[in-house]
Amino acid sequence: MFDELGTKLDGALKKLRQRGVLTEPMIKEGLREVRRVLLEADVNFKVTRDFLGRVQERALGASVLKAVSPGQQIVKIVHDELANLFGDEPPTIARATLGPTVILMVGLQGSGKTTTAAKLARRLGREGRTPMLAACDLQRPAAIEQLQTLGEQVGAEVFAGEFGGDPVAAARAARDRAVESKHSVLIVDTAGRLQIDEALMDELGRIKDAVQPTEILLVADAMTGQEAVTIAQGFDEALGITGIVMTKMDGDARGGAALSIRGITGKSIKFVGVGEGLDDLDVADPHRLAGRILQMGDVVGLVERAQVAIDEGEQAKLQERMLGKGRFTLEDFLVAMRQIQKMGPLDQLLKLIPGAGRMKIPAANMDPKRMKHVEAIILSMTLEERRNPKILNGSRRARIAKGSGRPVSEVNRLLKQFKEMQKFMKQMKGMMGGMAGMPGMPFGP
Ligand SMILES: Nc1nc2c(ncn2[C@@H]2O[C@H](COP(=O)(O)OP(=O)(O)OP(=O)(O)O)[C@@H](O)[C@H]2O)c(=O)[nH]1
Ligand SMILES: [Mg+2]
Repeated sequence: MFDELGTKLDGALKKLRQRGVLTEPMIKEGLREVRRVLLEADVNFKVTRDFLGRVQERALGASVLKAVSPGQQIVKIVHDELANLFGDEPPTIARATLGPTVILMVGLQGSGKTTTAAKLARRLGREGRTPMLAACDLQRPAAIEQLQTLGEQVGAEVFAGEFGGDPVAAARAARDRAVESKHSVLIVDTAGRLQIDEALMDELGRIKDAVQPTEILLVADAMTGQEAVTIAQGFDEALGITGIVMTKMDGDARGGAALSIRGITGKSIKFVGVGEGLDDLDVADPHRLAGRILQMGDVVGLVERAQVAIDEGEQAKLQERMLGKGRFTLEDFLVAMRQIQKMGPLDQLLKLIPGAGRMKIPAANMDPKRMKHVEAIILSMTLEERRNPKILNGSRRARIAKGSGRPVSEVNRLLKQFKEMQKFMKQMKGMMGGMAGMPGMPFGP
């Protein structure tokens, strides 16, 4: 799913990611590359244009996050906006307030309606709901049998209309039966046609009236590209669909349909079919889908954590001390420890910074209880001691131990750690020369 698109987008963003400083022309050029990739993947022109407009606006207006590089920040923005193309939040299947929740499956021939109906029954069954399947494609005997076989496999009761009978009457009977047998969900499978025509829409319209569906899911084949978007528009105009299931995303579909369909129809993808197996149905979670396209979850995670954790003011002060004047005191150590604790394990975090893997990382056990002890020890020092730990001789250490209620050995260990951190900061300073976090780094104009 999205493999080719992902690789190409990664290539387009690589240049931006590798630069320490980004100017407006560089950003614009990088985004032109992204545009080319999206259009090549068959993403709708208008969707692409709006998408890039939003990315550019956010990229140029973004405030500099000191903990990450500007290129990493752009990756995050692109990721967010990709997720936005799919929707704001993970989709859900609505529940009827009265009687069974009825899900009507519609779509063209061979798009995957019958298979998806069964996959959905299995999923909802596992969620503790009691789905019943209704075979209302009565044009081909094989269609009824297909659903019966699938129903058996997923352990759902199947209500089948009669071959050659009236699908509208069958749908109504299925609903009555579901009410009677207290099934909480009724999934109605319908016939497909080679193309959208009046007869098909008319029949579906009457089935809709008969069963009063809670959801009308359009099942669309991703392999048909932009055609899927046009089909969705057609079904929506005629029936008012509530969501889309994009099937065959495991194939070599270029992804354009999936990325465009919400922008054009206003309806979200609720599920994606990723194989012929009955478990091959994923909830279309916008962030997960964006993550599959842009396989840079580590960068995205890093920026997210930096955004959450960094207190801008404190960070600026700390950075100036660490990297500016090159003086790193025990007070800074305390601030750093607190921030690191907020951001998660230090070693994990450092893995995300390019080049940091080679460095010796000070052993920092960030268990909250230990953090309290660190604080107690540092706060038991005088201001002078905190700023100039060199004067901490044996008797001073003993006094601090007593004051903080911690053993001397722990005071010693903390001072050793502080020294390591100081050394580490010096290395960092070398590494970060001209890179992220240096004051005066332009991000926009
Ligand atoms: N690889 C892959 N195959 C799928 C997926 N969904 C459905 N299929 C296959 O597509 C073919 C058609 O699926 P059906 O469920 O019969 O399609 P339909 O829309 O009910 O077709 P009609 O009833 O003829 O209109 C079957 O061979 C399915 O196994 C998917 O997500 N991935
Ligand atoms: Mg079918």
